[in-house]
Amino acid sequence: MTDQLSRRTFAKLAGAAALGASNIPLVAQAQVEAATLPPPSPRSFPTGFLWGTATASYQVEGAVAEDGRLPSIWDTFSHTPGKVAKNATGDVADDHYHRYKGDVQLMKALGVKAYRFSIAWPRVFPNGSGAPNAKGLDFYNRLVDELLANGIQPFATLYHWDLPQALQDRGGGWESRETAEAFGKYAGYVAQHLTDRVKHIFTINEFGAFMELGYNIGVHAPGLKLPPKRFYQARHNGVLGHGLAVQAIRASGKPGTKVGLAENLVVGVPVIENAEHIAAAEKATRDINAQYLTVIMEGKYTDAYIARMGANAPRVTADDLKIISSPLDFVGTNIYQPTFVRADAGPSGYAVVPNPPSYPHMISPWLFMGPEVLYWGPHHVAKLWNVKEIYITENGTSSSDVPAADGKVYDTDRIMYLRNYLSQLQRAVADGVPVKGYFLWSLMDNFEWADGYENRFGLHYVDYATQRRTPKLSAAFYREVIARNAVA
Ligand code: GBH
Repeated sequence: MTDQLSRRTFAKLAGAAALGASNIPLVAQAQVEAATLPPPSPRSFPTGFLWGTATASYQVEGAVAEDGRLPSIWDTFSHTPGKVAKNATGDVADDHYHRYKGDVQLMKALGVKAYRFSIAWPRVFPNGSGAPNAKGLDFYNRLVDELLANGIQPFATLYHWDLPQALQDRGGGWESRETAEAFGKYAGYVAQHLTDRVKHIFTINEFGAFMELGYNIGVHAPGLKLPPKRFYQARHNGVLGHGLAVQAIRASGKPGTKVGLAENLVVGVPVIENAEHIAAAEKATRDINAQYLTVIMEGKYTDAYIARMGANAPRVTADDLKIISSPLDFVGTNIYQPTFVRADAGPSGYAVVPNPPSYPHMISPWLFMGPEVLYWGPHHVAKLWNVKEIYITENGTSSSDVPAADGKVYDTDRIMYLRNYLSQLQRAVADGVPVKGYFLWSLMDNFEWADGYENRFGLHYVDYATQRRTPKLSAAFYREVIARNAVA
């Protein structure tokens, strides 16, 4: 509205100027000159900014035993009593496998230009390696065709945590180099068959989550608490798998295919925006992400990380490091919560400042509210590693999302969160940080890992008994953002 009004005002002024009216105040005349183009709102994003939403295979698809799919570590884990809230599983989830056409219409109604989904490895290679299952890949052929027919660009993630159980059984999953090699082959196969239509591929979603939670803390699949030496080896195999996948996609993908990853790096946010704390936050970001994003971008483990691993460090060859740091076309960042950092006199130059007990969070206890993380995240990535193409591959929030008497969900907390975070993202692009797109997590409520269905992150409310999807108030908000290409 404001934009239209001001445009009308400018048009009037411009018309008066063309007629040579002499009674226009000087200030207004300057405005007339600036108004040959519609004035961009100070809250707007660059033309062509890619607005999208995101989901992941095990969280939405269901159909876990269809068309040749075999179990993943998440099927095994969720079927182990006591691992997931209310012992929920992804057996049905959002039944997206059968309802994808309707779900694409939900996206179309939002006006999104892009959709980030993940491919279930155990659909494509049910045993992790060996013979591919063409019927499994066909689901993604259908999905991609449906997206393109509706003017939505597909962005595919190859690994969003559903490792084929067979690989876990054979060599301990990511503990084994065999898994990294199998991942490379799977990536090459997918690239060969989808990159005629899918132009952006993410290798791995969030090392920082599935490695730590799955192999170290044990609260995610495969539920292990490995001793340090084996855990560091698993981390190394993970980044190696990423590198092998990048190489395989380059070798088998059609020209023009772009490759990156989607990492939830720890983002150091300066406690105060001045030179010393900003420098400390940048250092912290490079240091704390040493085992994942830093080695991928720099081709070596930092001295500090090597020192931290000590005698438990894995054997690392120069060849491994070369593979791990295969050049990327873009970096995707999943960004939710801040890690506050201050300058410190100690050898590292920084200190992480824990959130005080009174620090506000969204309904998920880990989801501390800190909009400026969406400014500093991409800022650090661009500056530390000279990255020219960045995507926010996930951002969003959970909410209690209790339907009101009229059946609608008035999720004003989610809108509050998004409005504040997007304002900081807008600040980043206005400063010239090369963020090209934003994928809101998530299109619809879904299986939230160990939290089961208790935690809702969707723009659409899902009634799991009927599979009915209802847009929440935040869906209307996001539609408005996309239509204006500006913070609403
Ligand atoms: C993303 O992870 C995931 O990519 C996505 O699948 C998920 O649905 C979405 O976020 C929302 O959670 O409860 O203390 O064990 C974001 C990073 C890391 C956030 C693990 C939750 C669990 C902390 N996640 N963390 S705890």
